[in-house]
Amino acid sequence: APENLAARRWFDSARFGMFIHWGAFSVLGDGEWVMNNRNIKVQDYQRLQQIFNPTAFDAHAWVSIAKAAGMQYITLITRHHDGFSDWDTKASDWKITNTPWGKDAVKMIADECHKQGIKLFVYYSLLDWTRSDYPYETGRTGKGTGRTAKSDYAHYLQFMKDQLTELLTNYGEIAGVWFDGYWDQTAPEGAADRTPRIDWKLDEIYALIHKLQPQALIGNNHHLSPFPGEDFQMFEQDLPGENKSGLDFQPISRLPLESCVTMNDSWGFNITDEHYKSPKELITLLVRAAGYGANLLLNIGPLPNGVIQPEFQERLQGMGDWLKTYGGT
Ligand code: FUL
Repeated sequence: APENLAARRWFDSARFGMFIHWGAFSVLGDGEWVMNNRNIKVQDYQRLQQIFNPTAFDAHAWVSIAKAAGMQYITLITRHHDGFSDWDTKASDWKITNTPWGKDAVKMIADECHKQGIKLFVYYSLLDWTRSDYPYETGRTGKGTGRTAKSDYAHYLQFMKDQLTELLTNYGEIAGVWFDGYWDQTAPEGAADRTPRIDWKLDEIYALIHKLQPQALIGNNHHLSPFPGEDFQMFEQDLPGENKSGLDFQPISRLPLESCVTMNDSWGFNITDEHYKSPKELITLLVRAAGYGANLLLNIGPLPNGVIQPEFQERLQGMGDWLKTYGGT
């Protein structure tokens, strides 16, 4: 959209952002795919709402850690594939304000980002493993969560629009929306025909975003090319053109680029994953991404109590120190 050209230019040289995977799934310490991977039924999984109690959560600390690392923006999971909303949505009861903790984490992070001059992107999953109106029958994942009622995409689309309207109305300026899960309705990577099995009606969703926040950038982790009309191109666990992730090869577009990468091998908190990249590897990654003209969106998966584990903090601090010495400006 022409309204977000200035934002695209900013994004094109933003270089470094923080990805945050955090929500009810963090409780189980087995990554954000745990519900799918262990075939947990919706009613069993939703007990997490009574258990998720991040009393040590500190938005000021989170945003300060990103800032001290030299990051310009945060991309926060607001609702991952398990459908749990990290804000006080009116559209669902499956949300952080119904936990014993009861606070709106998106609001707290958004306020703090605005205060500290860090831009905020909201990650939003198109795919949902808990709702029955989501077209799970044609989806590739979430088969074992016990849904039987017939899906209803028109209803689900309205739900997503209601949620996006909240996120783009009540949380100040949103720098962008980072969609994920589109691939659930396509044949797996490598298949000849990867046409989605449903019409996602992205044009309607994108029009809503342009209307509510014209400057907001749109990204979509669809693993497809050509692009249905987004503002930047993302590479998952990959640098542009390297094609090492095992996902389909993506030709590099003319859009601003972003590589999202984990610091160990997990996005959401994983209690047994100690496979951390060294500070040196991470700095090399940042420099190499910049060489490709891509931003590095480096992930943390905070603990269920709200603490960012020391292994992540130390590495981010090290990167910030390095950037202060060698990063210019
Ligand atoms: C993927 C998701 O399935 C992962 O859980 C993670 O969020 C990654 C960044 O994108 O599509």
